[in-house]
Amino acid sequence: MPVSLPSSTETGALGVPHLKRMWAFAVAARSATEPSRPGEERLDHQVLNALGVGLHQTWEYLMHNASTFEAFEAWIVATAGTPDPFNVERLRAAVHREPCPKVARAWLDAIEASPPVLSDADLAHWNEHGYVVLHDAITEAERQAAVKTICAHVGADLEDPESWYRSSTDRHGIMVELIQHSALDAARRSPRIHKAFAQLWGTADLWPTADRCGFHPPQRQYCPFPGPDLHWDLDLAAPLAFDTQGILYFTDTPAEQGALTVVPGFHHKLPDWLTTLEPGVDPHQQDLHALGSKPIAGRAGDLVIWHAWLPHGSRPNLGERPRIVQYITHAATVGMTTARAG
Ligand SMILES: O=C(O)CCC(=O)C(=O)O
Repeated sequence: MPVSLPSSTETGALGVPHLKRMWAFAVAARSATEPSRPGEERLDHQVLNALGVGLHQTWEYLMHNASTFEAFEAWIVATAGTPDPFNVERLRAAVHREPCPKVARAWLDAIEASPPVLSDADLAHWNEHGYVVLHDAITEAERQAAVKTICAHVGADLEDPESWYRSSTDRHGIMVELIQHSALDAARRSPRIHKAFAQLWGTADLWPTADRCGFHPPQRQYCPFPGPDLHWDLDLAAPLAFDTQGILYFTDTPAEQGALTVVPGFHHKLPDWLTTLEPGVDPHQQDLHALGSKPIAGRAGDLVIWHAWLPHGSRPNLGERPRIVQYITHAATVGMTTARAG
C-alpha cells in the first residue's frame, strides 16, 4: 500500500513548511516503505539550511529517533535554536510559489546591486576551469575565531602535534561534525561570500549551507589519509543540474598540505564522458586522477568555489601543519530560474 505524505505546505508548531513531509518520509523509510519523492532533495536541503541544521546530522537523527513530529521540531530547536522568522517567511513564500517577501527582496536586491567581488578574469577562469578562488573571504578576526573554535572542538593545540590525532565521535576522517557555532555563521552571513555565489548563480536568491568543518592533520604511519579521494556528490544517474561547492581555508594550505583537489574543466566534459561508459559501470570506480587532477593551494581566508560537476576530493597531508577548513556553498531557491555564469 503506497504511503501518502503530507503536502510541503503543511506545518506544525514552528510554522516551517515541508518539515512534516520530511519527517513522514523518514518514518516511512524506517519501516522500509520508502515513498518515491523524485527531486525533493534540494528542497529538503533548503529547509534544513534555513533552519541551520546539517543534512547528515538531520537524517542521522530522523532515521534513529523522531518518534513524533513534535519531537523532531523540539530537536531542531535544541540543536540550532528557534527558527529565524525571516527565513521561515522566505521559505513559506518559496514553497507556496509566492513572490519573495518584501524585506527579503530588498536585502537580495542590495546584494545584487553591490559591486562585484569576482572580477571578469575570475569569471573567465570559472568558465574555463570550473573553479575560482575568492581571497580574503572573511576577516582576520573571523578566521582566528574559527580556528580557535575548531581546534577547541577536536581538542587540538596547534603547537602540540600529539594533540592533532585525538579521536572523537564528531570526527569522521578529515570531517568534523561541528555546524552550529557563531564562529561558523560568520562565513554563512558574509555579504562578500554571498555576492561571489550570486555572481556565479546569476541571482542573489540563495541559501547558505549549514555544513560541517574539517581538521586534516599531516599523515602519519598509523594515521593514513582516510579520504575522501576524487568523487562527485551528485546523483550521476539523474539529470545533471548546475550546483556549486566550496571550501574555506582557515590556514595557509600549500598543495602538499592536503589541499582540495579537482579535475579542472571537467564541467565541460562530464555529460559526454558519462555516455562513454559501458552500461552498469560505476563512474566513481574509474581512475579519476587520470582525467587530470590538480591540487588547489590557497592562503588562509581563501574560499575555493568549484562547479559540482568536477571530480573533487582531498589528498594526503604531506605538510607540517593541519589543514583547517569550513565547507560552505550557497544554493538557489528551489524552483527559481537562474541566469548563471558559465
Ligand atoms: O576536504 C576536501 O578537500 C574535499 C571535500 C570534499 O570532497 C567534499 O566537500 O565533497
